Amino acid sequence: MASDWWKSAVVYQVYPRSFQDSNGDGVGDLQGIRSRLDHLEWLGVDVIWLSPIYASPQADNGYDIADYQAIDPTFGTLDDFDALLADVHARGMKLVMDLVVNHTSDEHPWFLESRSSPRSPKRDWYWWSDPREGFEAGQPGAEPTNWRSFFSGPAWTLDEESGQYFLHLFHPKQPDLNWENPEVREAVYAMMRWWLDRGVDGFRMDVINLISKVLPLTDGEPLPGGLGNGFPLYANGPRVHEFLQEMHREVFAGREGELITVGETPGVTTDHAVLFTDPARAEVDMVFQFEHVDVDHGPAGKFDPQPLDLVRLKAIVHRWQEALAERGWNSLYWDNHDQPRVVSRFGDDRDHWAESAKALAAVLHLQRGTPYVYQGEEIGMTNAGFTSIDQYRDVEALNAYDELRALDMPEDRILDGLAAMSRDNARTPVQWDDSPHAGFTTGTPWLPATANHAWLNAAAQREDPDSVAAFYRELIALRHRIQVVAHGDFTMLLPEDPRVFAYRRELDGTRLTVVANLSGEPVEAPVDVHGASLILHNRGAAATLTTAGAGIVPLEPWETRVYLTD
Ligand code: ISL
Repeated sequence: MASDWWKSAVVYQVYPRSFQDSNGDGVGDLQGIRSRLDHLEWLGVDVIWLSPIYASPQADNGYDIADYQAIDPTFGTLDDFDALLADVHARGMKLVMDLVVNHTSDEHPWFLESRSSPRSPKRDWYWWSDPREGFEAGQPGAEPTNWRSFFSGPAWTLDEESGQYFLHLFHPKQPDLNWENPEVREAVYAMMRWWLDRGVDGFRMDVINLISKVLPLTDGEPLPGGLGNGFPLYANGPRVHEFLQEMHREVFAGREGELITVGETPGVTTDHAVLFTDPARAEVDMVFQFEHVDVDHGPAGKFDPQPLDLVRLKAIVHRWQEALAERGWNSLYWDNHDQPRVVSRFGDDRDHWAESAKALAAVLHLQRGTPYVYQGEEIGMTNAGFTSIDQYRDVEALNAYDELRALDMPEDRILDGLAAMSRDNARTPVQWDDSPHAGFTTGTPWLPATANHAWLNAAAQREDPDSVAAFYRELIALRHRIQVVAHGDFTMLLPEDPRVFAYRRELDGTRLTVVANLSGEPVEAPVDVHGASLILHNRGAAATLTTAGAGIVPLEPWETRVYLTD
């Protein structure tokens, strides 16, 4: 196996809570995942990434970990895990764990010990600080810095016992670990080795570029509402590369070729990404960047979405493709458990559901980089369509609602923003079939299945050669079959065209041309595909597979064509 095998691999993300329930408690579990491996094998994916399954109070659906070496009883046991891992391997796939080590749960024994006393040997495993000078503990504004947490409100919470504050960039139940402390780093590396020794094939590293903070901790630029933006003071911080190189030496050395590692890195620039992913630097294989999924955020942030500006989106893709052309590697994704469903967001889930889902898939999967498919994306699952605040479960959405209300945003606008952007959109149960609760559970699902599962489901699509799922399967097979998909150069075509997304890939005389109409209007795309054969098309097998000639590719709404020249 080549050491960069993951360049021609496709990763499938499982969010266990919403994938498949096996015991009727309404929450997905490990036995449920085992029972659905057929689907993943049918799809042809190479790697499965599991969102967190560790023991957790579930304040952030498992991204708050209380024991890194135990499985949460909701999901099963370590024996269930070993059985799942063995099944995945037996089917020729790999399994990647989520590594959440910027923070733990406040119920992790490390934090309990740290909190127990200012003199605890683990006190400086986390970030503890006295109130701001001149302030009493608990007084408004007494937080050591003005940072806003990702989930609204201050990033510091007071511990009444000691009168000190602890830092949490996310939920108060997710205190940040202090990576400056070598004991913390050693404990994390030991835990990672334990999982690798158990047989797992790598890690997706949660917010790994937030682990090094600029010292001393200071205030960020003021934000509306009184808090400040600490982001530049903890993202891509001064020691982040040093820490990742140390992790690589301590954990991955000698096992590199078999593993896949991906850093989740909000706010990462192309320059940083090259540093994170240049193989010569031995940090991670690839990172998740956010520019293309932040493209529709508005002046009031993510819950103030703006219509897609396709030219801007293409410019972002183009820049990332170029920046990592020589050194480093891209991850490619539209969806994950934090993002709304792409067919509802950038596609048209009303009038051109299947075509737009396929068009977006093709445009993503044929770029240079490793594609990630988020559960349900491969069947074109849509946003949840919630209309009232009590339908939401995600702490980010619930807190944002309160925050935006306090800033006087009208309620209907807030609810529109949540309906478009909330993370719960990605977390409704996978739609396996048309039975009650979409075949996800025999009990009451923790989040209801979307009503369109009556017609939008995996069972129906696996029977249908023209389905969205069949199209994803073809794209995945194409990456495995034709070298140019994984390894070819990338050239953007028609960068200024507001409707067409077109590009070319080239390798040793083989040329792949992707031409997609990402609009509801017919267009004529000035792309020369002279002498090329049409190898993939999103308008059904019945459509004519012509060989185009005259330097114009005519495209119906959302029509997408992929041509190959040998
Ligand atoms: O979804 C987001 C808010 O809009 C992102 O900012 C997200 O919080 C960020 O990408 C980090 O995400 C990861 O870490 C979080 C966890 O809630 C997310 O689910 C995880 O993907 C804290 O562990």
